[in-house]
Amino acid sequence: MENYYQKEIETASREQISAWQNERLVKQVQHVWDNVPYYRQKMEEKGLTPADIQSVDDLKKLPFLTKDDLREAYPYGLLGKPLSECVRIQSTSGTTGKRVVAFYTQHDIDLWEDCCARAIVAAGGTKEDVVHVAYGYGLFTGGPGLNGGSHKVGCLTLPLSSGNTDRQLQFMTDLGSTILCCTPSYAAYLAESIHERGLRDQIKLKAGIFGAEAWSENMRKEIEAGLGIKAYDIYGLTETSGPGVAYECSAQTGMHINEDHFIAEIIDPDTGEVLPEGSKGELVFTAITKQAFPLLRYRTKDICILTREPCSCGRTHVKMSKPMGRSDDMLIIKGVNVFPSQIEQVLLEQGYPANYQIVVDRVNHSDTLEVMVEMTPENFSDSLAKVTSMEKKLVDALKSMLGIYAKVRLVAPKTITRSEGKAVRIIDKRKI
Ligand code: DLL
Repeated sequence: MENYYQKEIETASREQISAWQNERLVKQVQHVWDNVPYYRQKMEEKGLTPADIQSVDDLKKLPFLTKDDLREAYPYGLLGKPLSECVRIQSTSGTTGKRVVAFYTQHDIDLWEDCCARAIVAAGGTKEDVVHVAYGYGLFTGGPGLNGGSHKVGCLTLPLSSGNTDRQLQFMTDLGSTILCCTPSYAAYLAESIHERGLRDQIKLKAGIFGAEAWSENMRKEIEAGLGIKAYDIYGLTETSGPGVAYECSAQTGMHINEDHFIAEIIDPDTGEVLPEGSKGELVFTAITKQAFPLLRYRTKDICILTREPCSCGRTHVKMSKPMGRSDDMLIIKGVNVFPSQIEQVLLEQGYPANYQIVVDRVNHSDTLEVMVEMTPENFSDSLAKVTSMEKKLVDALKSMLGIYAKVRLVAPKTITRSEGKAVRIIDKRKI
């Protein structure tokens, strides 16, 4: 018997979902037109007014928003409510150093937490559960989102945040965590640590809710076997609130998108043309209920497929496949979004040339990031002490830009192979 958090919404008829979407879209476009001059101008440039948008069929007339728009409008340019009505921000890295800052009213937080609660209940959660949240807290949306969802379901919530594996395992065994929420790579690492310490008999986990980075069906099997649980996928991005935009049910064949809050489209990433259901392309979201950060037609850069085939769980909302890649060069390292342009910016600021290579790998289920960069003829040195100190300075500057540790390896000028075509800057050795 399937569990639902908001059954009437989650199993509404397609006609009902369309009616909600049409009505909310019209209202949202008016809200944005009235309150977000940045987007209003984009509409005006296309000769549009709110009267042109009468239903979801008209959505394709509206202009797209991209991370570049967020950068240009940073920090308040896309705000749909006065700051005095906002109660929270969350943030993530953006392109070339500017962060994405998303704003929330209390109403927005409430809806976001409902979405996360749906994910927890779909994974079998009830108020009897102990939800162990090992996503990062703070600016990252993972911890706060699942924390709020868990409260709504009435579960005992353990706000562990990420890292400190000893402490994670102590709480997990002493307090009997039943649902684990973290990145899939951390789940795999925890499974290994539990195995190494012979704790398997002492854990009570039954399910896990894992997302924020790509993971394969093989990894799912590995985690499920390692922890003795059922592992569910969850998807979202800071710009659309955070986790809970879409979540898996017992069928584990794609994630249901919360269509009462988001309209999803698949477009050709090169032409912007809307593609028919079942096509592979870039996922675009229109938020129809969020007030403070009401993004219309936001290009996620995630490549996936949508399907409305009936689902055995009874939910009627459209399902998205696992993201199959990105149409930009963003890397997700330890759950943190990293753009090569951010690394390049740090190197240039520190007086290095743009001759570098970024090597990403996965060791013991944890991502590693190494930046190999050439010294200039001017700062070249073969003194180990000097090179170590130069490397440390770069490590610190990269940490402050990216928020994660990157190993730095300085090499002699002209060591990194020059490419005749597009420079090969990224070597991603992870086999996901
Ligand atoms: O990663 C929100 C989140 C937190 C989702 C916890 C799930 C669980 P951002 O840091 O803004 O937000 O990164 C968003 O992460 O565009 C995808 O490329 C990727 N991503 C998120 N969930 C998944 C997933 C959070 N389940 C970016 N599978 C998105 C693959 C995912 N990629």
